[in-house]
Amino acid sequence: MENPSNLPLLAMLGGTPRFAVPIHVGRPNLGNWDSFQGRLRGIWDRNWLTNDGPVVREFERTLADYLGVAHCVAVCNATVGLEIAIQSLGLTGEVIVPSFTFIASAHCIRRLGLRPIFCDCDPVTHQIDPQSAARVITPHTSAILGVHLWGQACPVLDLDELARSRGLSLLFDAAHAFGSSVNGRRIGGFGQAEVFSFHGTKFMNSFEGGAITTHDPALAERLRLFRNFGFAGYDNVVHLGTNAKMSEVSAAMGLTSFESIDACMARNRENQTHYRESLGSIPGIQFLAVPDLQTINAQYVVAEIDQAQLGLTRDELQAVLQAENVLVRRYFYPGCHRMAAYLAEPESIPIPLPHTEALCERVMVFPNGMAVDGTIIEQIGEIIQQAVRRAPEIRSHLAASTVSSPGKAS
Ligand code: T4K
Repeated sequence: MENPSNLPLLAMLGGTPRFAVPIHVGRPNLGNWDSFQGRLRGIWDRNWLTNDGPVVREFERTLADYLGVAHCVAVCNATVGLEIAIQSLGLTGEVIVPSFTFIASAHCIRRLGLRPIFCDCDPVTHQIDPQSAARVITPHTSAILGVHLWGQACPVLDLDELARSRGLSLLFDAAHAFGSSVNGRRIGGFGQAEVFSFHGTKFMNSFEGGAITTHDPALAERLRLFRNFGFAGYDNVVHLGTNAKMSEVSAAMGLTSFESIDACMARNRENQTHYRESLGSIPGIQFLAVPDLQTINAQYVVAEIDQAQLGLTRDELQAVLQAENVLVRRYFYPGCHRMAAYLAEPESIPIPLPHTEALCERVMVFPNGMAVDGTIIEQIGEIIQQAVRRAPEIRSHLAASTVSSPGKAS
């Protein structure tokens, strides 16, 4: 096949993939092995593996100090953390949540027998739109679950005002946002509670894990009971509860990961700058801006793809990059409200969600983290430049392969 430039032929058009191993969006930031190993030795020697052990307690103290919150309750993952936060707040009926988020933000409500009510997002910031949230409040609404998407703060003050004026609880899914701050205040202290994820792919990780933060001592106490089957001491179950405990080994990883967050944040920011330099001038690729007064962990490199300007759709570009082993993702396609689990529940979708649906067709998330560097990003830029030049061939190739194997990439 003809290749007019000096660049390698695109893998989709018969060339060799640019990268021999996959370049992932969320390769874990591992931190220092010796540090982790030292903690593992201590766990081994103490023979204390879980149930509110000393490493979990140290992890909780470390996070509470860093975030400037009174209480931090470590949990096994953010999804279960959100569930016990909802239960501990005594929420009922309907909880408003944006549809443009990871499905766990909705599932944590539905699994408790409550109804998630989806609202729309802001088309520029991608964050929950308080005006849309206000539109879906009913007499059954008990709370708003804001989501700090992409590690940026959602409109905390507007949501706080809305929740107060309508007598609603307010909590935040802060899964993406560890280390981010707004107006000099770290995310973690807003609303009645905030829930972080320390899943392996997150900015900071504990393999699997999460933490709930709050200033409210009574809520913290209930969260601890919910986390441990409702036990208030041996043989004394005073409360409903589940098993949401974090293990010692997860906390050891969390502390190790915490030690490297400054280095991770610096690398993420360098990479963000590199992406803007290498790809930002390509017409049709628009990177998400960092709002004024916010400092973010920069873990997610988020762009919107404009088909009219680029000459390729977001999904066509994804297919090109995947063939080169660049595993970009189209989070959070197709939007929670269009997932089969919720399509069958129209009560959850009281209003149209045009901004969410538009973003679901445009957003592309690029690889970032300690495993990514400037050389990789420049090559991603070259691949895209070449793809733009060869858009008609790519189109025909994809059209031919869709006929032989229909289906969409994930
Ligand atoms: N709320 C929000 C807004 C969230 O985004 C999430 C989770 C939650 C709540 C719930 O938090 P947790 O209950 O998980 O604590 C991933 C994560 O599984 C999920 O935690 C995360 N959000 C979501 C945004 O992304 P997938 O389906 O993209 O994961 P996966 O397995 O494809 O991994 C992503 C990339 O990282 C891959 O390209 C491969 C690479 N990878 C992954 C793992 C697990 C590695 O290189 N090593 C690894 O160990 O969902």
